[in-house]
Amino acid sequence: MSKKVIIRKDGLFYHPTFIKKQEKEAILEWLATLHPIWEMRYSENNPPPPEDTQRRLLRPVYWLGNWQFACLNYYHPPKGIHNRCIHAEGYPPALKKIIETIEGITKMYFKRSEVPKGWKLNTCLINFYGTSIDENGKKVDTARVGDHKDFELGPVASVSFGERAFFQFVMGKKDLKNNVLFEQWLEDSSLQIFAGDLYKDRAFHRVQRVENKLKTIFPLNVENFETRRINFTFRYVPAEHIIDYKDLPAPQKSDVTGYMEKLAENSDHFRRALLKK
Ligand SMILES: O=C(O)CCC(=O)C(=O)O
Repeated sequence: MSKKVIIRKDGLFYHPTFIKKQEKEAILEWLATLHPIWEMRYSENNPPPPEDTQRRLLRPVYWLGNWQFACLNYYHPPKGIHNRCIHAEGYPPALKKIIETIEGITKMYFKRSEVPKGWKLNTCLINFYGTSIDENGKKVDTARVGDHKDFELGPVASVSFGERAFFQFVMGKKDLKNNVLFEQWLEDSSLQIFAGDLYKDRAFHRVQRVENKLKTIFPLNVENFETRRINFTFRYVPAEHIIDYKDLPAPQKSDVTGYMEKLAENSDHFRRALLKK
């Protein structure tokens, strides 16, 4: 199933071999220059609700376009829009052309009603999946993502590299039997786009597991972590939701200063952002 192109009129597109070998090589070369960071889910000014606890995200991340720090809790409409997305680095040449092609495919295959006015893939979350290594050298596989929705407006596009991931769309958050709307393995170099009332608005999606067959680890600057899958999810965030770090209100600013400083160790963009008055 997952080796075939899938086009579903109700809001799903999948191409198993979308990224060409040379494109992949260029993207991986650029990725090796990044320094992804570990984020905590909550912060001093956004503490965990009673049903949750403070925790580290299961994987290191890097954002392009704008950085949606997990503790700032971007976009749970109609709340959570302001003071949550911070200008980040733009797309590298290796990604620009690919994004234009994905935007074109989306406009061709998806209903007009599913693509909001002004929609463009101006934001990207890069997720690194693999195995954490703790201070005693113990390895823990954290290559999964629980049920969630992406609340950004319009279609979301996802490009995968490395080991295959078992991806599901499910109806309802509880782990009921038969709640799986659609499932498939996301292949190395594949593209998945989803949108609309069913796949995006009503269904949750999750990564149940990532295979460990190839036994290859991407050579990346991620401390205490072995990456065997990389996923890019491209999304749309309206320009008016994105602000400079310097314009954050004081509590949010203090919650993310440590992350900004960590990013600034390896990025001119974040160094400049910290200096802006
Ligand atoms: O890794 C994937 O395939 C999915 C990632 C995802 O669900 C997300 O970033 O919101």
